Amino acid sequence: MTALLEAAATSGTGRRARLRRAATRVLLGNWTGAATVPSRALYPHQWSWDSAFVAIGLRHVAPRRAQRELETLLGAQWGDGRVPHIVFNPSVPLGAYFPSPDFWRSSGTDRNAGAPSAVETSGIVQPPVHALAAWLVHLADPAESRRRGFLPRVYPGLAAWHRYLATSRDLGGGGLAAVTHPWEPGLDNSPSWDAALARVEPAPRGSFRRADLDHGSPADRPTDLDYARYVRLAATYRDHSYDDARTPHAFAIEDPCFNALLIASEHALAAIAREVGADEGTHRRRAGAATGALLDRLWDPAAGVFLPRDLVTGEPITGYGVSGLVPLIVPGLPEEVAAALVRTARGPRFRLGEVHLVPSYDLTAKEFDGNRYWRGPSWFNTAWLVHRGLARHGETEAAHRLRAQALDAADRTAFAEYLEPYTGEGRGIRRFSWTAALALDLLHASGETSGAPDNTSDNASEDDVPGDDVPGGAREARSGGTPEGGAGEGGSAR
Ligand code: 2M8
Repeated sequence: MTALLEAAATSGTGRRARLRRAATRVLLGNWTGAATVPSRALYPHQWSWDSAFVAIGLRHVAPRRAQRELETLLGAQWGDGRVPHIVFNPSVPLGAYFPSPDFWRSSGTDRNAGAPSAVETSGIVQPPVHALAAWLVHLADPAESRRRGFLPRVYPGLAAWHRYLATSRDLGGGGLAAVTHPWEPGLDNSPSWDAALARVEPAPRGSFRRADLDHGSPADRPTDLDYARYVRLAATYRDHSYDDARTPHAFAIEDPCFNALLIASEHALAAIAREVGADEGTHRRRAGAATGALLDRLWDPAAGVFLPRDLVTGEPITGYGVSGLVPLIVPGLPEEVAAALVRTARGPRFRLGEVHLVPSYDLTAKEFDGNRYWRGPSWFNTAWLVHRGLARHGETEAAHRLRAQALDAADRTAFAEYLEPYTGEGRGIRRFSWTAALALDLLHASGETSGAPDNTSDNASEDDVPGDDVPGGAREARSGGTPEGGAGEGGSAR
């Protein structure tokens, strides 16, 4: 009898149900009443792209809370449209996280690009996953979403956010958004930023105190020198009132992942516009134009990967980062580009299917470090994005394997922040919110959960992309549906 119970708890549906419960418990534990913190210990405030990923998972177990997560974030939006990368929780002591509100000084001066006065925030941004998240949240329970007027409420803020990125952040003038700090693409200490960061004069030693080392091993985190440069960049931006035009940006990069997410979100915004009776066409056109710019400016056919572009030197940043694979999620990517990305993912640099998830940096590069944060470890959010891209392009087997690996790793490691790619051992903190949330979403994608709201066939697909106003077109590949045959992804009912 005991053996039977154990078997039920550790295999098949029993194991998945247990994982679903455990993931839900992580999200409940990290919920503060209005939003979810990435981790109670290391990241005790609300983070921008973390909240988008959290909402994508939460929608399966608590769609209303998922709506709230995004609404709370948008409640801290600045007058110029930017969505700050951190919204600070006033009840958390200043010393719990660095840089704290007294560093950013967002409120209390009207010179800061319309920063809200009622809440403290950072002044930089993170990748725009939010419109995509809002659309997915809506699809999880359209009736409840309509009853609460969720999309009409978030649409203006999301549109202003995209406008900010398309205008103030088009620092290269080529139709892509630039990031101005390594924290903005979310891949903080990626080797891709090394050369650009080396130009930055570090802030003086002793002028700040890191709080992250109170919770994490120094071998898993960015170095002190990295931090000194992060601080200098953020302080310079702050001292120019976060004015993009006036700040002398020592670090300005067009990042493929950031822009791919902007494009995917612009398509989602088009779907939202249609739902709320706004102009869908503008968003479709912007998405198409940005896809063209992404291909023109960042695609390297010889390397078989998208490369970030350094706007200070005007040159592409060579080297293979996971960011360069993420454009697989872009609707309407030309077939040959998608096929080349899949070849690169399977090749020696990322070894998709052979190592755990997708390494954040080239396994064969001398800069690769399997333990240190974004310099090699595999992360669950990028795995989720690559999974979505593989599914979009009909790479059924590879998507299925990646999903299985991610679920297994989330379970094994108690929702670790990241993994050593060769051993699959958990690194960083545990009970990390986006790991739990994206495990929930991947469980749902298989149709293998029970009891979750399942209204995803509400006359619209999750991607909801016509694909005829963008270069190329990957429609045929998508028409095969998802690897898991779930109702939610790919199979449009339009
Ligand atoms: C990490 O970044 C923060 C700064 O924003 C940090 O290192 O303190 C990154 O992994 C970032 O992508 C993530 O959003 C954030 C919170 O999970 O942590």
